[in-house]
Amino acid sequence: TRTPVNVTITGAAGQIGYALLFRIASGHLLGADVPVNLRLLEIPQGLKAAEGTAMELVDCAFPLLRDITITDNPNEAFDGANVALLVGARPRTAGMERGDLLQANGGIFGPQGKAINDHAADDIKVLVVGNPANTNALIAQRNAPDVPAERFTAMTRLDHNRAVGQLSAKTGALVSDIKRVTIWGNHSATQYPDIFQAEVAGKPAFEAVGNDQAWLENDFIPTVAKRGAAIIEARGASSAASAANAAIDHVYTWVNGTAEGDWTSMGVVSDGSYGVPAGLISSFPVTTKDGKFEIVQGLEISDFSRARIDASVKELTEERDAVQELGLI
Ligand code: NAX
Repeated sequence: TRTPVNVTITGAAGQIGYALLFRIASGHLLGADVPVNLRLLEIPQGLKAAEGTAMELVDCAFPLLRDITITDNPNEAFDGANVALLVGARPRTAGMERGDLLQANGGIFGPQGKAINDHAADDIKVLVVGNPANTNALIAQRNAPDVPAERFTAMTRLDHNRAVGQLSAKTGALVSDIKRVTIWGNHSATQYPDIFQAEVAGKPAFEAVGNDQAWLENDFIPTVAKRGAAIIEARGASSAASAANAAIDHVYTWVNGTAEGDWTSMGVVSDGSYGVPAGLISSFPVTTKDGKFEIVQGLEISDFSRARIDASVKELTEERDAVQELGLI
């Protein structure tokens, strides 16, 4: 039998945590034959709720779930971690300036990065979900100098899946027949969901949507980019199940690989590809194999796409400069 994989989840008592833990414990994160230990990190106020969730996990009698640890100590939570899902973050509250938001999150992701650096397993893979996800991932990564930078990623898979869902709704194609969609840039309203490389049921995606530039600009792009706000408006709460699903997809794909002829979107440390300044954590099209990813090279970028990628990367650069000025990286 295989050695259990240690999976650390921060913000485990939150609403994404609640949607995430049961799917991890039932084998959806790593595979149906991989036993897991869960390490739940919460702040002191969240510990009791995390314990309640742990009781429910026990009550599911999942065959793959071995051990559950609940703690408010990052050093303990990341001890021996093979996979870390950083979900807990400081949300923006009314009247909060961007600097305050970045400062508060620096106080979370800096120490967590250091704890990962000092205590995680050598093969640690980190996914940052908590917003601002790309810049929180950058803060964690820069506080973990001994961990290879490519082990820190930020989640844009929800945006990717949203784009696939919208393309399927528009064309009537099965989601399984939609390939090579890309999210570029920041997980924010400036993100660029790109269909110009994509294929729908064997046809170029732009052709499949009737070469409809107005739909692309006025409907598709804003619908994907502002979907989070639309969910809050409709549901009275932010997206949780779809976010948890995307986190599962992100890690599963990273570990188990992308299909031949397809790719996915991940926020990863830029190597300078496509003019994105090296070191920024920006979303790219990536293929994965044997637990490693590669940024897809050689794509032709139109002027239309270039302007949108540049706008989102500019925002990432500003966030990086702000956290640098605050001394967080
Ligand atoms: P909740 O507020 O329901 O849960 C957050 C949990 O994190 C709380 O239980 C809180 O006690 C805990 N927490 C706070 N600081 C912590 C710390 N220092 N260590 C450990 N735990 C800590 O939020 P939820 O709806 O679960 O969302 C979590 C994060 O995901 C938010 O930052 C949200 O903005 C972000 N999202 C990111 C998405 C993405 O695509 N990248 C999409 C979904 C989501 O909006």
